[in-house]
Amino acid sequence: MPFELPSLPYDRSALEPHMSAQTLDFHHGKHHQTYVNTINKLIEGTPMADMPLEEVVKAAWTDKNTAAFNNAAQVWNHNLFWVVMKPGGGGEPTGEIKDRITSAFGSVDDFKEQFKAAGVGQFGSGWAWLVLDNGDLKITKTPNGENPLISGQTALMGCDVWEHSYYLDYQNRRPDYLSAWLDNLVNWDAVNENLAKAS
Ligand code: MN3
Repeated sequence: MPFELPSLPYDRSALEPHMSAQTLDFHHGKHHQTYVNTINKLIEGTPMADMPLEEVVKAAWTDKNTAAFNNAAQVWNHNLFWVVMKPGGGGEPTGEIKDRITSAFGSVDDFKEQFKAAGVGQFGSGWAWLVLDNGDLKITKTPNGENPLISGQTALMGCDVWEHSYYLDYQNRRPDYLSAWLDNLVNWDAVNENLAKAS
């Protein structure tokens, strides 16, 4: 079965003013759709066409199949990105993840500062992540489409810091985008679900 673009779990304008409908039109409707279309074309008729997406990402990375890796990984990354946001999200974490964040990073504010620094410090395109690495909570950043799957880590949340994610709303102000993302968009319920699935 070819991979499909998942529907957004909210209306295109629901994340405004922090992420505009226009950004989602392009980011979900064009960029993510193009990654989906491209990976489907690239793997058609190959053994990868029968693999789950995570396995395609890992196999393409191992095989140094750059085109397949970039597109499969970006499909996977965006599938995660949309669900770790919600209207009226962000702010104080809830549940288990709050305790884990506090014990790993000292405080929620320290966590936010370090996550933001990871996103701002990713030179060029890439992602900032909250991951489980051998059971430990860590903040990481990766270039381009690279993601925690290829490092054997479990992604709990990922923030897209490619310019297409924020340029229409924030122009070059990536720090403002990351602050708005942490303060108003993170879906802590989804992050808690990812944590529960991982343990
Ligand atoms: Mn993107």
